[in-house]
Amino acid sequence: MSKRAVVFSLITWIILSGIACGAQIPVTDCQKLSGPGTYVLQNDIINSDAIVCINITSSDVIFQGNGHTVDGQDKPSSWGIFATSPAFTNIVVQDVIVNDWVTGISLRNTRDSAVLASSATSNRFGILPGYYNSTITNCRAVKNSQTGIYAWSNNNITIIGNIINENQYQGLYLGFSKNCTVRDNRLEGNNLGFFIVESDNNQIFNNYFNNTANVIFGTNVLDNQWNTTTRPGMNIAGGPYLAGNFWANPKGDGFSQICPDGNNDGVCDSAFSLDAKNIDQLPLSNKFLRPLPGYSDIPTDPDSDGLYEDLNANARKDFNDVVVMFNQMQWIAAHEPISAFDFNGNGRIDFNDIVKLFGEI
Ligand SMILES: [Ca+2]
Ligand SMILES: [Ca+2]
Ligand SMILES: [Ca+2]
Ligand SMILES: [Ca+2]
Repeated sequence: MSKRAVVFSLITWIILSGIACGAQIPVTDCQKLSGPGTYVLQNDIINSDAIVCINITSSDVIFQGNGHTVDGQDKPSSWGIFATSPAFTNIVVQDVIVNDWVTGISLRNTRDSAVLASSATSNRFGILPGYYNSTITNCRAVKNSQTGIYAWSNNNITIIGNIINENQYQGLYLGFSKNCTVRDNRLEGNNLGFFIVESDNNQIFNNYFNNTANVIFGTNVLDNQWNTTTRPGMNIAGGPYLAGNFWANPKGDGFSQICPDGNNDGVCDSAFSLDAKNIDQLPLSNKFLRPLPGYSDIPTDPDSDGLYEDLNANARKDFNDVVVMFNQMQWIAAHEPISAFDFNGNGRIDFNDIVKLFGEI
């Protein structure tokens, strides 16, 4: 090899290893991402008249939006970010805002792909996940004119920690899909929260539903699991256990908003049946005990009568509990289950509860 050829090979090797080590390719306008690499959006793209703005035509692509916007003109059959072929794997779209397309972000032709920390607003369809082993995590799919997150014929996908609000048809659509996990999402103010069509064996828990209609099934209703086994951990309603879902409605009389919760642990006393094959065995309640301001443990009930005399959580009744009750009366009325501190049993927190508690010390 000539000296020149050696130098050339060396330079080529340095360039290629640079790409392998994650060299970043700047993106400033709509374009094809036609080879593996990390593409980084440098600026907002506003009012683009493209049909497909960010057109991913390769596997092993990371598109990093850097918090910038990819904005279109609501043109028919348009995509903000689209991966074109079902052969593609390992695609990540992250930290991008996508507005005014028919479809905001679609990775439905891909597998082993992810949409992370991105936002889709004012599209017809917000975000479509990859068809297998893919995820949509910590995204916002809000105020789209049809569907926030649309999953059709998907297996083994996870939809976790998303805000899916105020979409005009459905917040979340799951059709012909199996073995998916839908958890830790907020679905509020959609015309319909969650539309499930011909989908089974999906695990759906720790979601916060607050829509006029929360769940509707297609004609053929199949089995799904709507809770996990109870385990410690802050749930989506702020309570101390992971279990099922929180079922609210805008009127304030959703199952989770009115269910009895005898032991104040944030899990309703009875199951919530959506359908014979779809039962949330452990729906969440909002009537759980919280630590009082300045304390880290929840009050206890030393004599097991259902009243929580031990407000300072030192496991016994003492004078300091009365002091805490006196200082925190309004906070208790606003934040705690009333029945736990209604020592005189008149249905509200009042001064006589303090007197009654003092009498027990
Ligand atoms: Ca309970
Ligand atoms: Ca007690
Ligand atoms: Ca105490
Ligand atoms: Ca009272």
